[in-house]
Amino acid sequence: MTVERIDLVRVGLPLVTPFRTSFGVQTVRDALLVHVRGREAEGWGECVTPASPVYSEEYTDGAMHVLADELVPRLLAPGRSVRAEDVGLRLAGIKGHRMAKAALESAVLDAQLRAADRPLAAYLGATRDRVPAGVSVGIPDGGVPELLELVAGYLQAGYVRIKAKVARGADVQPMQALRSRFGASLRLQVDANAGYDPDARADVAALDGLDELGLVQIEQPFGPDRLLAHARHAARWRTPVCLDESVTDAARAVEALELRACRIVNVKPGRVGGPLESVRVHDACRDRGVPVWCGGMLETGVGRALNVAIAAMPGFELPGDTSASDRYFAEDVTEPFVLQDGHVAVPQGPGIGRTPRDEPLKAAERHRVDPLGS
Ligand code: NPQ
Ligand code: MG
Repeated sequence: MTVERIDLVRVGLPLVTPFRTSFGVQTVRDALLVHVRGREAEGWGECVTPASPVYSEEYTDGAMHVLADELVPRLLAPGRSVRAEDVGLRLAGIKGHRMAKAALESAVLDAQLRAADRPLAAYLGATRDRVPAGVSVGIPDGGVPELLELVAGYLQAGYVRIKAKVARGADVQPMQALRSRFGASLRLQVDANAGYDPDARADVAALDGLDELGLVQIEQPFGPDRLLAHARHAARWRTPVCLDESVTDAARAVEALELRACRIVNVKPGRVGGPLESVRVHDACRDRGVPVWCGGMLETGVGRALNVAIAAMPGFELPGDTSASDRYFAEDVTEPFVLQDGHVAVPQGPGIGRTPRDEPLKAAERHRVDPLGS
């Protein structure tokens, strides 16, 4: 792929309902898209950073800066072409900034696959043409009554699994209420987004209470660097621990598994630095018989298309946070993903199989980055 121009396209999309986690509340998705125009084809990638560094160290203004001033200039020597398979190595001199790198690798891969008229799912070795859809439910301001109504609505829509966000003071009681209302057969899991302290008695007591509720998994109870603390408590719990924030690449996934810090791995292409590292995380887990599932970062159709293709690989044995577009947005930037019988269809077109429409990007800010310096 000979890249001629790269644009960073930033657009605010209102969320249909505010989304609260242990790290704060979001009402608008401040989305950042990377648009690569190559000689042979165009490609799109999404930088999944939140507006503020509340999930990990990355945030959108920082990603814009590192993309424009560090990553794009390293991607291309003037006049040379680039393959998606080389992007990781070309960007390796820059430490961290995995979500920004992932967006660039995704966009180059999309362009490359469009040029070859090949769908991303086929490139990834996907074995499914649709993926089961779970949904991530924030902590509602209206407390337990609102949580019960939200979950009832998602089950009515067909979601096959509920993931509830939990935080100190909003954990055992609301999850018990979900069990009472929907019964033992509800596929229910929780995500703490690193909100608990493994050495605080009250926090451990709450997590021990969650362990009694027959959950599918408990996701990231402790800080990203606390692998040993995860292992220590995971050994006592019957509920499998899943790691999200801790798993920054395939090597870290292997460390977490060898330490028995988790039994399930959440794969997010942004968090691990791109679609190709996601395949390596998948492969490492598959080799060890460990199930993975695809997380989400409130993606528009661009990032969602990548996630859905990733979730179609064979090791994705658990339903992901690969919800329909209308879980988050009244109007997506692409043709929306829809729920059919609790599943989302894997795009079949070339590349990611979705392209942003002009209309939703009318209000977007565009920043041109010229990789050739011309
Ligand atoms: C998770 N996602 O699994 C994340 C957390 C998360 C769907 O639960 C803006 C950008 C807001 C990214 C809120 C889901 C976000 C965000 C939550 C990611 O941990
Ligand atoms: Mg998570």
